[in-house]
Amino acid sequence: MLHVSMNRFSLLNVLKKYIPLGFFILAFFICGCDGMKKQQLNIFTWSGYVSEEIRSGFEDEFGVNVIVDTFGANEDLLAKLSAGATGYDIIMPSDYMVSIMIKENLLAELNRENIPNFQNISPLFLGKYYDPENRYSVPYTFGTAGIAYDSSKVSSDPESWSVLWDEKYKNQFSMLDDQRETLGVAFKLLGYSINTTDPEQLRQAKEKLIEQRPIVKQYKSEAEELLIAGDVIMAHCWSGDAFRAAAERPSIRYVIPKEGSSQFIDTVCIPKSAPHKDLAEKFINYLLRPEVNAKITAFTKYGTCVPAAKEHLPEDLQKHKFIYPPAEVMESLEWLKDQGEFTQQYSRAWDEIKAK
Ligand code: N2P
Repeated sequence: MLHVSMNRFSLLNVLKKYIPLGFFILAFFICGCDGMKKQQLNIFTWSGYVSEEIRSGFEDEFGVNVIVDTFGANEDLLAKLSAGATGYDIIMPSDYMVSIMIKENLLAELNRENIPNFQNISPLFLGKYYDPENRYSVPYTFGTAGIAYDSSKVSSDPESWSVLWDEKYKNQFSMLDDQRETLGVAFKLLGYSINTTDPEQLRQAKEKLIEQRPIVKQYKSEAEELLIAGDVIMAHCWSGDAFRAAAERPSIRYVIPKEGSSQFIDTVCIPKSAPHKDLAEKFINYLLRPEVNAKITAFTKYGTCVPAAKEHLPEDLQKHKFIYPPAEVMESLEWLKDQGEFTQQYSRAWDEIKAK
């Protein structure tokens, strides 16, 4: 009995002595690990926009983790941020979406002192209508929308958007899954502006796309995947994606139909809710280094806004017609613009088309 109580006594003493020490070790371990945990940069961008090389290059140099998540349309990006997504440090809206996001108070102002490489950007891509002083955005790439087609399968080179209404190509082509771009095709075919706010013109464009719907194989923004796989022989798509597909399948060509089309600048912005704004500015500065920017063009096959990047590019990428259309084609292009309240009508029309 005595023996037992002695043991209890010493056990208690041992516990008294070591429990605080245990807590101390645990606390040290937790804090230590947390201190060592790498910062994480979360990027939300278009698919095919941030290469593994760019991602890991930044990770290695800055000792951080970079996570890349993708979207297929500006409206998806907006929906996510408006719904309260708060984890993103870097986003890449196109021009007109930058105006919308500024208006919605979703973007953080950039601190230029942290982005000295801003000076590498060509003035041609600065001071645009969507962010006149570039307080919120830096340009990432530029491009156009058009038709990519496999010249070994499509009998004659398409000249007009009307080829995408030709029954002969039923189930053999895709359209962008993008309300402004795809309505834009119907507007252009009907001879209207892609920025029209005339309800009657919108009604006609909607009818046109509803009429087309049964012969469309798929609405997909990542058209390059369909083209490379041979799932489609034509695609309404963006220039860089067409160019990337052509690199895999050399019979693929790209045309901007005679009725005209859209052009865009995609940008890099920091959401107001970004958890790591400083790191995001370091990333933007990194992207604007000429040699890094050249890698963006080499990978995405979209144009560079950093003239010094061209020295690091193979000659064909410096002036390729997929990136630099001839002057007369350039004249037929329009920028998509924020049309304020009318946007809801575009969305409603688009939902009706997709619901058919
Ligand atoms: C890249 C998509 C380009 C985005 N796959 C067009 N704004």
